Amino acid sequence: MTSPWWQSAVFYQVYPRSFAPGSPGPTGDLAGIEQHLDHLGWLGVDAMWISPFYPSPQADFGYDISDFCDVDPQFGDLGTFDKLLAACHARDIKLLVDFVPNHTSDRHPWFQAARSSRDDPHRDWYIWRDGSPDTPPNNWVAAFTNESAWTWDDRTGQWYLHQFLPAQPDLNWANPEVVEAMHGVMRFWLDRGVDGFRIDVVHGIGKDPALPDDPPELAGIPHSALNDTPQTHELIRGMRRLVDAYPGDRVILGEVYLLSTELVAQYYGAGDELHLAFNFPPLLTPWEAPRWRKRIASTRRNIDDRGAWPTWVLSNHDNARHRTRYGTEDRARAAVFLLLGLRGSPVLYAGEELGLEDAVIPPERVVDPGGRDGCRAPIPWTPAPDHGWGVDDAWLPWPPDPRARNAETLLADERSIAHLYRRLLAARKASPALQLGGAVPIEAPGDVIAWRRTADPAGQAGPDDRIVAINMGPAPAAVPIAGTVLVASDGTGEDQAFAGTLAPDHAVLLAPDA
Ligand code: TEU
Repeated sequence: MTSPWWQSAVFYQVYPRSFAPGSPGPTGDLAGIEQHLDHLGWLGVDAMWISPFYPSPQADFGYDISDFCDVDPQFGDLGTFDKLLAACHARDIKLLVDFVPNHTSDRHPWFQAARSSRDDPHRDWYIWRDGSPDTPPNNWVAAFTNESAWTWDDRTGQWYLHQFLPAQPDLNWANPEVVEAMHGVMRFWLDRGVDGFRIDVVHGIGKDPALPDDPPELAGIPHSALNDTPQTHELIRGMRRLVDAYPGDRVILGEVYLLSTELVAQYYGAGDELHLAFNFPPLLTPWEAPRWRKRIASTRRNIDDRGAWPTWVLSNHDNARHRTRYGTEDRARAAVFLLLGLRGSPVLYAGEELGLEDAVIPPERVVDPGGRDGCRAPIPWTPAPDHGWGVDDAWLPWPPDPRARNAETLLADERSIAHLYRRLLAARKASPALQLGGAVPIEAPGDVIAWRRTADPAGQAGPDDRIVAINMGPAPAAVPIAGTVLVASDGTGEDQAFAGTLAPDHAVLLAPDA
């Protein structure tokens, strides 16, 4: 049985505003992405997903969309998009766009119509409730503001629901007209040829019609991290049927921001919901072997064992980069062995291959209402003062040390983290065991996690297996594994027999001795 492309693929997330400008300027755009596809080719990734580039007032940097079927002029136009898509396909890189079904911008014509009058045909496209202006309908808290998820609309005298900013009203997916319109959006991009969607907060779209209070002990946690209702699963099945009706194994990769792998797993359904789901508990796990051992076991138990395919992600545009969270380049280098060595589809975040740290954002340059500017700093491409952007200052400050830590400088240095990513990606591509095989834990000292990737999906050992070992502890550790080092996190000892000891915060990939 052949497996779909997205199981063996390595995904790469591009945040378009911060990736590269097509012509000199402080913000990136679609033409800039196309100009830098060589970088993705050099690295060896298989697929890219792009954060929103649609028309938007940018209250949430593109996640507040006023037209789902166009390109914001600051990023290009539909012609630029088509060119980018063709250029990706010419290089055998799949392209996923970000589908944001939970909410629109308050400037979207649908919401403008909805809020114009209680009788407007679009009124019921959003979620409105009666009440008095001083008591919201329930205790749900919005993300970013940590205030009520309800805003009172003076003109029409009702509350509307928004799990994010007041400028991001939630759509009412209980209304079949909304389902039809949003399916139309999916068809629009699928017909243009995209290979699938990353779906924003997909667990948020269905609502319990009773809109019950969140439990008091969870009050204060944004409702967007708690919303988990049966209605959503039916809606996702609808999206899945739509996508599966297209040829070419199009994929839906859902963002399920529920901080329990057990709950995330539910969104794969019985093979009839998401093809892939982000699983954030590992992203939020500190650099400690016992904690990671538990996360890996829980992913296996909840996701692999139900016949679903996991994903692994350590950084994205919403969280401090893992280089920053883990604190050292040694750890960032060893962490690549988690991403590319565990069983499942890795999702990289542009710039992690350069070992970028979050930018330090002085108070006067803060722009994101969610405090996420640091991880969205622009990518430094060259050592020059403009770092390849044609302007000395981009929309956010550069990440630390851009004169040394930029793509041109690191690609010229074979010992750099960028080359480590490339070598490990190549080793993965050359190994069916790493791409699609089974995974069996190996007993190792407390601070070490080690596992065997078996060419046999059921986990039977064989000659084409691979072994990964990572020492997350502060002391050198003896590891009971034997074989040839294919890739080492510090580049030493490659192509030689493993010496038996792993330095602190170091990792190796081995071809085991027969
Ligand atoms: O994120 C959803 C989400 O739940 C996170 O924003 C989370 O609440 C936050 O990172 C906690 O710090 C998605 C997008 O990835 C994000 O960029 C958007 O702002 C959000 O949805 C709204 O569309």
